[in-house]
Amino acid sequence: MNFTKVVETKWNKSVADCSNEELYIALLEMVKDLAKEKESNAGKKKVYYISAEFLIGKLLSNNLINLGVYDEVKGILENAGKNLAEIEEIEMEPSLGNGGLGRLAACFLDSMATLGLNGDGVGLNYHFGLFKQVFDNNLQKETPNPWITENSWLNRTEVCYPVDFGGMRVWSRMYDIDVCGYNNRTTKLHLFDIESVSEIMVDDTIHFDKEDIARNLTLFLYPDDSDEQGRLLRVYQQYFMVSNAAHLILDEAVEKGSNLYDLADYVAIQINDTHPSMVIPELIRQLGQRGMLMDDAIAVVKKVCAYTNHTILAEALEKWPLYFLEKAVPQLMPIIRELDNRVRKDITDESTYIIKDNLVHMAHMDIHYGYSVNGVAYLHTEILKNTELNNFYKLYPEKFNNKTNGITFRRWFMECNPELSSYVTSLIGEGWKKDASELDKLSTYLDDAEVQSQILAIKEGKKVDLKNYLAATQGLNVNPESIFDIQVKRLHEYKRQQLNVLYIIHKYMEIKAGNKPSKPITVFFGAKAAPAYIIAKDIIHLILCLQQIINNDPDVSPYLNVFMVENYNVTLAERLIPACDISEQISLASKEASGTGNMKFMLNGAVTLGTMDGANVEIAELVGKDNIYTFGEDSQTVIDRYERGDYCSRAYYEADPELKRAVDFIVSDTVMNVGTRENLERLYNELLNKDWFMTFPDFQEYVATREKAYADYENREEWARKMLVNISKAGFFSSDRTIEQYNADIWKLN
Ligand code: 26Q
Repeated sequence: MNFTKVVETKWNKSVADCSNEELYIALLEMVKDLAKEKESNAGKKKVYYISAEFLIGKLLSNNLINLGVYDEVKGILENAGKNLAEIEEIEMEPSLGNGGLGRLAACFLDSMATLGLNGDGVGLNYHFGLFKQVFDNNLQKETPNPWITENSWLNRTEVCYPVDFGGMRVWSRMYDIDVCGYNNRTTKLHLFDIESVSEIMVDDTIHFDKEDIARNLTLFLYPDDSDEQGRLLRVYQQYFMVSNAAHLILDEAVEKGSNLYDLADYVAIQINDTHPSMVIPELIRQLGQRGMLMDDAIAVVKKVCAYTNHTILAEALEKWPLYFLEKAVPQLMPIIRELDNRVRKDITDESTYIIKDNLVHMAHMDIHYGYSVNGVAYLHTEILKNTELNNFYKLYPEKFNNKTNGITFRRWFMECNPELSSYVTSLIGEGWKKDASELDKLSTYLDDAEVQSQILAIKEGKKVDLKNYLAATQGLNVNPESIFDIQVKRLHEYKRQQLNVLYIIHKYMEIKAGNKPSKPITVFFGAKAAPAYIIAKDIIHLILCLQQIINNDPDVSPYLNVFMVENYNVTLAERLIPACDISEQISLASKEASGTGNMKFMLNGAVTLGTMDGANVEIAELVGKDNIYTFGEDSQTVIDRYERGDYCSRAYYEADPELKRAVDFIVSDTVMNVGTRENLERLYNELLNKDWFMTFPDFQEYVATREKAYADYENREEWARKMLVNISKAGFFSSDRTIEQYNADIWKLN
């Protein structure tokens, strides 16, 4: 297919005469046609990756790269005086995810398509996705984020199903997005919508009538769950998702010749966290409708469903009140009670029961009635087995397995950092694109002065790119000659943005006292806080206040700057990550299941400053202690502290004058003058009286380790060597490797 021809046929004029909009539409159509050519449903067995989130990011460049036409299209556009980057700006980013779990699902689809595995994604078509973040008066405000324009990647299908709720029936429709593999086949992301959806219920806020399920069901991702109606709406969304998924899965299997008793020969279902867990009773229900007895249906489901756990935070494990489910999905209740009764009959350990205290424990249902339970990094899986899910591990040791997360190198290396990825290719050849472990071939260049200076120059270029981008899009004034120290991820206390903040305050005071760093430092944050997560929003408020104070202080701003980018999303991540020198991965040990940003930064030549948590443990193992900066209490120490329940933050505060000085600054006149007393005092009190995620014990070691990293940065050859080691060891974190392991151990597709 020739892009020039496509444009001429579509618009009856030359590329040069088309507007960017017209070119965008032509590209969209061309890519859709190319993707269609690569469609295939090869193979008897198919995996359905069901997920409430798919954080796919913009698709134009990604699809052009994976279809192998990127350079050609870019060249044609350039010859006609057009710019692909400008055309890309027209595409809206779908915000169909919160963070890591949703982005992981997107990387997995890319890898399945690239490996030619028979696998589709199934999720929901949220019209406004996750909220868009705007800053107003140093506070986060939430507005809707519409992304479905007349010309989008969605393809309307004729697949429609009835979905019954207590006292109400709605109709669904399936929309498909093509997922192009790299030089391979295309697979599909199926997004279900309600036919009766009503976008006009939404004004310029994220508030709407939560009772009107038939019109609001697919408007937002995780609408505010701080009240009961919001949580109930979440149950409706989840059931709608899995009921459609089950219908589609059974239809497709029957179509391929399954008699349903042999469903496991045709289907594997991966349950992405507990959000799709109702697929278990729903499949049993639909198998019953198709004539199967309960015993047989349960036996079938037990061979088909596999569960991935993404968290050990007890408060994030979903437990739904019985009366919610009675109201929303009464047809499932007899089945869920039967599943619970069977557990009660066979098993004495009451802690594993599905229904307890009138709550339905979704993860318990997954573990009893699924055939596989996996964690997402080595340490995480060990903690699940030995601590959090130990009672289940004792019952079913054979079900537990680890699948360390990964990222797609197409988006997170080739697309976001063509300069570095093509330089790597010039050194070691193309092989790494299909087998990421070949990045290890870079090891022969670690001490090569020419290679060192080249990758330093590429990093500098990406820092200038970021500076220009943030100047143009957010009006920020960044110094590209400074060290770029970046923490981007959802705002959560366990991720400890507040620890980073304490360092910044400390450094500010040191500079005020005359202790100036030899190299200027720029700290970047990017983070959305859940609308009802008060303390998280207070932390954002403090960061924005510090940004205002520090960047406007002539004594300090030549040495230290702070920027919180607005509305952090996939598009911004693709700009920030390649420009990063130091990657902040500072969660409280034992709390971050894996992290995947840590992998993206490493691949792009940043050095990690982190705790021994999640996949940081595996990064440290791979790169060795000279090429990562680790600090903080280890996971077992933390777990023991929680067990004892004797942590007292105030004792640390009283004992450490530097820590005290930093904490007190939060409620100083300097901050109060630009901030809001209520938010700042609440955060101050939270840290002093609770500090549930134990920032104070790690403070001094964090400061010292960060200073060490900054000092080491000065030796440019040594630093370039560290960068090279990180890039060369990043191959393990390709999601191609992860998906191959899922297939080998769990899905077993033919
Ligand atoms: C649950 C109940 C009610 C409302 C919301 C939720 C909810 C929503 C989103 C619970 C969890 C999530 C998202 C979790 C998530 O993103 N987890 C991350 O998954 C990544 C991929 O495995 C890991 O790398 C991260 O460590 C983990 O935090």
